[in-house]
Order: sequence, then structure tokens, then C-alpha cells
Amino acid sequence: MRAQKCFRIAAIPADGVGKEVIAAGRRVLDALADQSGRNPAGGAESSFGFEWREFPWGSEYYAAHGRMMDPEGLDVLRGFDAIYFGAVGWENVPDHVSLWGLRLNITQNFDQWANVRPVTFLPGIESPLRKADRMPLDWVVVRENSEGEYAGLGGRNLSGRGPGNEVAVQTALFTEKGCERIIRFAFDLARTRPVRKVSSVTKSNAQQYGSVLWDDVFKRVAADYPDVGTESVLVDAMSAKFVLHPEDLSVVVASNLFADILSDLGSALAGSLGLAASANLNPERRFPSMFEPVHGSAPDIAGRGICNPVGAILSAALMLDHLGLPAAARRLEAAVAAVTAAGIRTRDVGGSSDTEEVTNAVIEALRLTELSGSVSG
Ligand code: GGG
Repeated sequence: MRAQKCFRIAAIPADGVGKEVIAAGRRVLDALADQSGRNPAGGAESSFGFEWREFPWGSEYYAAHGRMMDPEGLDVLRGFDAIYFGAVGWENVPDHVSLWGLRLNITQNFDQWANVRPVTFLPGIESPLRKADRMPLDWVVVRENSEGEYAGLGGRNLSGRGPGNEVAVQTALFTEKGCERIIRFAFDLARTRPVRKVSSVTKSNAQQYGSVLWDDVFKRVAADYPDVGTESVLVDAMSAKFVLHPEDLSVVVASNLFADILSDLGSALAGSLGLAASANLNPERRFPSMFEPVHGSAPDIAGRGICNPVGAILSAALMLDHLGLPAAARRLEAAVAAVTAAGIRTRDVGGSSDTEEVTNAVIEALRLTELSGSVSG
């Protein structure tokens, strides 16, 4: 059967385990597409397919070409419906060169200003939080993804004065527009969730300019959402709250650096960084958005076929939502939950399955929901 809608997806596996998890996610998405249009649980969604184009960019490309991606790469990517990204970072390239040369080059130039990072507690996955055994936990970190501490502003100077005398400035940029758009995004997201609450995170006692501007904007925007609960919490206190009172969280909005750190903490609390999904969104859709697992390239396990594909597969579910396929996204999430509940897990989450076994199990779970028409896990 010919797919009624074909989405053009740019795959950029990049480095280390990125190659393995993107291959896994592509297999799962293609299986889902194969079933589309004839799945009773797909509801009103008609058949869809994916036209993939894979790009060889990353640290190996750097070794051959002296840059992380093709100089025309952004122009090429612009024409795609979405980007499916693996991980960046390898020992042959300084981390700041690889990150700015590829991932940040894309997120910044495509104004993917909203980075959505759900903290999802999956059945059958042990959390280091004892509370997770007693109550459902589920929150989303919304990361400002275009400015803040990752604005790339600053410089190094005075190395000519000799060893020990160099200086560096790294400036964080907070614009009122940048703060407002991410804070409004967080409030709008909170309205779609069972608990309507936004927790804003800054360090405004110590950082009296950028953080205080953020806090002022947060108060102003909150007035437009009287139905949504709010709190403003310092980042140090929020890191404690993640551990001690995670049940109080629904949407957590923070600057680029703070949310980067907090979302890693959140995914570790949910059991492993290997589980965590993310979406780098350009909500205006002027540019393609990019979907990637939160984890990095994991050189210690790369190439061994044992990495956890769940973060990449759940990122694919976020991509399906973005492409207007929420029923397919929910089916995929339910399939992942069925697999973890059945104890089919990689080593990082206490299992003994490899990447391929987990991926095959997700595809099989999709096939079973196709047969039963059920979307429950
Ligand atoms: N898949 C995510 C990834 O490759 N992360 C590498 C990294 O260091 N990212 C920094 C960031 O998220 O800003």
C-alpha cells in the first residue's frame, strides 16, 4: 500500500552510540509506518511513511574534512520535515568544537528555542528514588535552547602575558523576548497536563541581571495563566527538590545550562540517561525541528551493540507528535512501556538484553498492538 503521507527525515547519527540508537529508531519507525493505515488503534490517522536521508556528519567526518558538517549542510537540512539526531562527541575533536560544529550549529541556526525533555518513569525500570515505587512520577523539563549560558558570547585573551595569566569571559545572554517565549511555551504545555503547574528555575540571588529579568518575565507571563500554579525556585534548591519532592513537579522551565543539568538528573532518577528523550523545537515551524536522545556518544560502550535504544525510540515518538501523528506516538510509547514491563532491558537499567533485542521487542510489541487494536501497555 502506498503511504498517503511521506515525511522526509534527515538522520544524523553522528558519533559513538548515536549510530546504534538511530539505526534502532529508524527500524522502529519504519515498522510503525508499515502498519499505518491498517491499524485500528491509529484512529483517524491515515497511512504514512518515511523517506530517509542519512548524513555522515560528526567526528569521523571532521577527521576527513576538518569540519563537523558540510558548509552547505544547513541549507540542505532546511528542506526536511524533521531531523533525527544521535549524539555528538569523540576523542579526536575537542568537545566544544564538536558540539558547536554540529548540534549547536543546528539548534541555534534553526532557532530551535524550545528543548522539551520529559522525565518518564517506565514500568519495570528501577529508580534510585524509593518514592517512585509508591507513587506515579512524571514531569517535563523545558529548556531554553537558544541563548542563556550557551549563547556563545565571550573570548579568551592575554595568553601572551605568559603561563598563568590568560583570562576568559563567558557571557550569558538573557533577552526579554527569549525569556518570554520559553516561559509562555511552558505555561501552554502545563495546560495540556493533568497537573497544571510551572516551576521556574533561576539563580537570581547571585545572578542579579539575567536571572532577575527571567523572574520578572515569569511573574508577568504567569498573570496570563491564572489557571496554572506557579513557583520560582533557585537551581540549587530545585536539584534537591528533584530528589526529595519530585511529586510536586509537572513542568520545570529553566535556562539552557540549568535545564541541561536538571534534565540529566531527572533521567538518572528515572533509571538511566539512556531512557531520556528530547525534542529541539522551532515552534513557529520556520525551520525543521530536531529529535534526539538526551544521552551523549558514550565512548565506553560504543560499537558493542549494548547501548539503550529507548531514549532514541521515545525521541522518535516526540517526532511523531510533531509530525501530527499523536496516535502513532502513543502506540510507540505503549510498546516501549510493554517491553520494559516485560523485563526486556539493556544493562544500564539492570537487564541483559542488547540493543537489537530491545529494538526487536519494541517492533514485536507494535505488531501485537496492531493485531489487538489496543494501545495500552
Ligand atoms: N544527543 C545529545 C548529545 O549528543 N549531547 C551531547 C552534549 O554534550 N550536549 C550538550 C547540550 O545538550 O547542550
